[in-house]
Amino acid sequence: MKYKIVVDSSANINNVEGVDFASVPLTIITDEKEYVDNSNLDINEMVAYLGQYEGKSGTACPSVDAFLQAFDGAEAVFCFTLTSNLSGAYNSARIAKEDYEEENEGSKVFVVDTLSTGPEMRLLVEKTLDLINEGSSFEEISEAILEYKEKTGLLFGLESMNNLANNGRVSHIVAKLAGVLGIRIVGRASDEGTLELLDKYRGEKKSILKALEHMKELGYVGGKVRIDHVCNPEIAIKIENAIKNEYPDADILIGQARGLCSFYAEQGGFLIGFEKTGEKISNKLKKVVDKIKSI
Ligand code: X90
Repeated sequence: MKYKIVVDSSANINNVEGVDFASVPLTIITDEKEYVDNSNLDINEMVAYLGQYEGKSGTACPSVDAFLQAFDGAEAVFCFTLTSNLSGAYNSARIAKEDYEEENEGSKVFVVDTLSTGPEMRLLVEKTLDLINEGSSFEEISEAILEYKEKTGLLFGLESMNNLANNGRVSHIVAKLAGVLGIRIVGRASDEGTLELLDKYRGEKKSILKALEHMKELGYVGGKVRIDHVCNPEIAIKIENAIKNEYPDADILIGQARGLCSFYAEQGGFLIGFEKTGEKISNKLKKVVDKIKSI
């Protein structure tokens, strides 16, 4: 089978070696400009422009047609979208799947609502590529992706949540916490694919150490980590060093957030995708332990 991997541009991936690949761009829109989140986008220019722009800004998810174009020519597609709880990208991809399979007899499209974004999507893509290279069947790969998805997580650290709040992705009350100079919000993608705040910290050093602590609480035990930053490679390197300090063999890669994640995570923000032990089990365990303690 001729496989293709398709993501939306929130995955922060421009290309994948060794397989047919396409990234379907979201769009960042202000009253003056429109940025298409493809490989030509100048992220530094966009972030600098948004930093001084005071008007309205927002984003638009890809159309059904855009996904159809990305699927074109493939016999079997694995398609990953950002969380359906914050974007219509998943919906577009689902409809495109129905149309594509109907128009192209024998073709198969597996659409995954990642309930996340950025570097957690990258982990899923890397896993898919491994499975394709191992020669697994479409069904086997689909099943394995869903299993692996339970064993990956996403943490974020943000200095500002203005764009998230102005576009209705978090409440203004929550966003205010991040508005104070020097305060960084650390949170995670919840099981429902929404932003869940875990803590707020003053100072970068603390937020890095706490991010690692939260990763461990969520089940990180030294597996893969993918870090995407918004024009802040220094913080990504510091996070990498903190992790390597405790887990010298950890497989860590650093990347740059593309347009969509840069718009919402804003200047200085970071996203950490990581492998973990089954979080649901550890939550369950935690409840049991709490119960025992309360007896
Ligand atoms: O459809 C659209 O216009 C796109 C809307 C995207 C909204 C949220 C994107 C968040 C990007 C911010 C921190 C990580 C949040 C993780 C939550 C699952 C990055």
